[in-house]
Amino acid sequence: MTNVVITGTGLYTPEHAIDNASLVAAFNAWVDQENARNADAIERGERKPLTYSSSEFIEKASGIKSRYVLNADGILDPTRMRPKLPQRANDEPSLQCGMALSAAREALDNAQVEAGDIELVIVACSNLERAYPAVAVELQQALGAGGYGFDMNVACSSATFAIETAANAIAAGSVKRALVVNPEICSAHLNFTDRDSHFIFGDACTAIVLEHAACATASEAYEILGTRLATVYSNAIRNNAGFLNRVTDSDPLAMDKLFVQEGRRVFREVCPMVASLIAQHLASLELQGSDLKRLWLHQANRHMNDLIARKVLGYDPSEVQAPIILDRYANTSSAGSIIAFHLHRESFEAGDLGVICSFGAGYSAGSVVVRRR
Ligand code: CO8
Repeated sequence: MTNVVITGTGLYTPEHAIDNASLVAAFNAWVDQENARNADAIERGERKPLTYSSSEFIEKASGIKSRYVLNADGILDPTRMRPKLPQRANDEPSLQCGMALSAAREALDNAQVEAGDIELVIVACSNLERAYPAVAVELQQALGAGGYGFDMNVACSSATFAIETAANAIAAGSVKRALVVNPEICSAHLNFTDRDSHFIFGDACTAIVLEHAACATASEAYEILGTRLATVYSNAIRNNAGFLNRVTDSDPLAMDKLFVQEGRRVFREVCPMVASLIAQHLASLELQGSDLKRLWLHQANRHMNDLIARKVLGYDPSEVQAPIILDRYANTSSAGSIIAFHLHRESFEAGDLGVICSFGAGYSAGSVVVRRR
């Protein structure tokens, strides 16, 4: 028991959606264009022709049907194959701050908390749009929050790691109220010309308000019974983009400066890690899988979630017991499990128990056990 409660969540969903059929049509048009450009080398056997992607494969392998993105036109343009986002001037709100403001305001409204009462702002996500000043400090000012803010990155596990960080600050008495925000612009770091991964990600932003239980007034509150985090180093999900690219004379536009993964290996290695993390966490709280009413899992792959949920709960869960949002949102990195928690708290009553769990690059995994107050 931490004496910390989650009292509000918020979600920003971009207005553009791309379904599998449109994404695959753009990819296949790009393949035709590349194969025509390299026709001579292909003819001489020096180069293999690129092969088409397929909507059937994407849905069957991942469960993803569609994704939301900040910009669809650039991604669907076979001569571009990446989003086109306007550069913002230094005196304009940054893109991530804009997404964060929208999600944060909804979370604050739900929590019935004034922005001025927030004393800690954590922006936690996979990709930050600049090195400094921290997006969290910009958001703090834009909201009119007090205290302090900082950015952190634990890839897909950023939200649960930030929840633990915020809960610890509240439990230690450093602050009474904290705001965690996850502005994920995954489309900017996705290689839309890579057949193996072009369909995986979408954009979204989530926000969570955490308070000391004694301060919380919202009608709907979730006590954090405990948090548990784990990391194991792996290169199976990697992105080499970084500030040293300029000075190492490597190509800053090379494909390794985007998301790269060995999907099958990730699947094989991460599922047991996550299932055992949740089981150990529950055992430490003298709980077991059968005590849980809901699992709000990270949303990367439908089959991964089915496997993990079965291991944790001991039976095949329904969509109510382990909600899936990746069919519409795809993998939104750290926002995924929080979107599931935000959209699927229906029929959750006082005393009901659930787990918010994220996992991803690092490897990293985080478990947050909550009980409706
Ligand atoms: N269309 C048609 N066929 C395809 C396609 C395609 N698009 N892609 C691959 N195939 C073919 C392959 O060529 C292969 O053919 P063959 O059998 O003849 O060799 C066959 O389909 C099977 O390929 P795979 O083995 O690659 O397919 P899988 O069944 O493993 O499915 C997945 C691929 C869906 C990627 C799956 O492996 C998966 O989801 N794995 C887990 C991934 C995961 O959870 N990753 C977490 C990463 S997220 C994270 O940590 C956050 C990072 C930060 C975010 C940054 C934002 C960009």
